[in-house]
Amino acid sequence: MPLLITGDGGTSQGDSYEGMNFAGAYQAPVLFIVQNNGFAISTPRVKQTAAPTLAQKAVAAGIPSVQVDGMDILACYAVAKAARDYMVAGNGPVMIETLTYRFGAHSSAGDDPKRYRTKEQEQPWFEKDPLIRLRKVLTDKGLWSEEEEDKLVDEYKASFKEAIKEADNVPADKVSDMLKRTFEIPTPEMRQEISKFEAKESK
Ligand SMILES: Cc1ncc(C[n+]2csc(CCOP(=O)(O)OP(=O)(O)O)c2C)c(N)n1
Repeated sequence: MPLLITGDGGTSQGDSYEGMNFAGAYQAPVLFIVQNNGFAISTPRVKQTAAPTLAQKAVAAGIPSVQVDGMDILACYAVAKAARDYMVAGNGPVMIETLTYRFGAHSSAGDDPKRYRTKEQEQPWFEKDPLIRLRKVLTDKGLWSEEEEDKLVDEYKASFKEAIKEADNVPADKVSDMLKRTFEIPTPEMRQEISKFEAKESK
């Protein structure tokens, strides 16, 4: 079952429309998931499209779609399961738009969310943190406790430490070796690059 996950920004690309149109026309069993976290890189969702929802773009392609609270893990599970059952039964593609939020910057390279949103706008979303909500549900149902969480966190911290130690012990890769692995048959430009780096590395 093909699964296609994109962000809100991705749905502004022409390829998205073509993909949905194709899947709808051929009734391909594709699950489209649009993780609408609000800002592409830095463009607020309302400036990306005049469509009131992203889910309705699928409706235009003849694909049933649904919006779900993307900060509610159990709701996402329920909707994804229903979509899968629907597709496995041979009903064609489905789209799910998850309404969620990007807590941090788009990437560590040059994006600063302060340019396009305020602390006040962020706050209500932080209160919907899906991990905190799920913890509350599980704790209320007696399926999770602080002690279990502390134990799990300690276990993870120890395994991270171990993994970092292991990674630190792996000898540093040479740029020339990385380039040699890129293509089975290097292009002439790549061969020049490889020789350039081999010369540098042998100094
Ligand atoms: C065709 C194309 N144009 C522009 C970019 C630059 N780019 C990389 S990520 C991104 C934003 C993607 O936003 P979204 O689909 O909402 O994904 P998310 O931010 O949630 O990862 C852009 C514009 C690209 N990778 N490809």
